Amino acid sequence: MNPRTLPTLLILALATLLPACALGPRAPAEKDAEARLFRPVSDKAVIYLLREYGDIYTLEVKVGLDGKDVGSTWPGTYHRWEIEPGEHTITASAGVGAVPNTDWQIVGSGDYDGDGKSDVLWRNSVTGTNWMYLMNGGTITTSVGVSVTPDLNWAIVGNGDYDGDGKSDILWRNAVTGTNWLYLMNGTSIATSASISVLPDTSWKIVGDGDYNGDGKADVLWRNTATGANRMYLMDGTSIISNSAVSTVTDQNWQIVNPN
Ligand SMILES: [Ca+2]
Ligand SMILES: [Ca+2]
Ligand SMILES: [Ca+2]
Repeated sequence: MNPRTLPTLLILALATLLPACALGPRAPAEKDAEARLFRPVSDKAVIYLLREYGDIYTLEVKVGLDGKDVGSTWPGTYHRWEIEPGEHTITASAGVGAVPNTDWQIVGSGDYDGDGKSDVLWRNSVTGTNWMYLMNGGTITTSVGVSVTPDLNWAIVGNGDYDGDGKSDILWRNAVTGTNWLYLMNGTSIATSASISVLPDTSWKIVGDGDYNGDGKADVLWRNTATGANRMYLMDGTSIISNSAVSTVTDQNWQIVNPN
């Protein structure tokens, strides 16, 4: 039997705590209020499964009851089931492709915890929240907020390992002020957060973050989209140990396409 058709199964979702964006089906407010009275039901076991806000709040989580798919949860939703008394098993699983809100964009794919497996960095293009999935192949092992940067002029422009600890870091550039900022990362934690330079001419774009001098630390390659000048920062963590012109390629039809 398809569990969705079970007559005793009620799937309700909280309507009174809706976030700004719609995330999946929700029950009317009166159903919500009724469910939260927690009235006993004769000859039935009642399960109330609440998912709070916070944690992996962008993610749809599929719920199983006794091995059968009984729907999904989103932040601020609940399920209520009336089932036969006895022993039951509830499972939950989340998939990578289950982010329902297109405000979230993938802005990085470094290996932030240094386990040899690439991870996923998200930035919300409306709220400025930055979020990280630590990955094991296609499975999310950790899903947690990194920081909130509400000024949307900040963009993530690099994911190199600038201090050479084997963990990818996060390089920012502000499109208005030209400030460049580095998070040295330890997994989902920001170990160091510091300005590295200010380059007010926003014609300068970061076009590469390979390790150009082979010291195990990523460097920063710049190209000026107005003049065609190119420069390189050799980096040691948040310190620029060398800042030099590379060449000038005035013709803007030339673009760096394989920067690492
Ligand atoms: Ca990793
Ligand atoms: Ca690093
Ligand atoms: Ca280097």
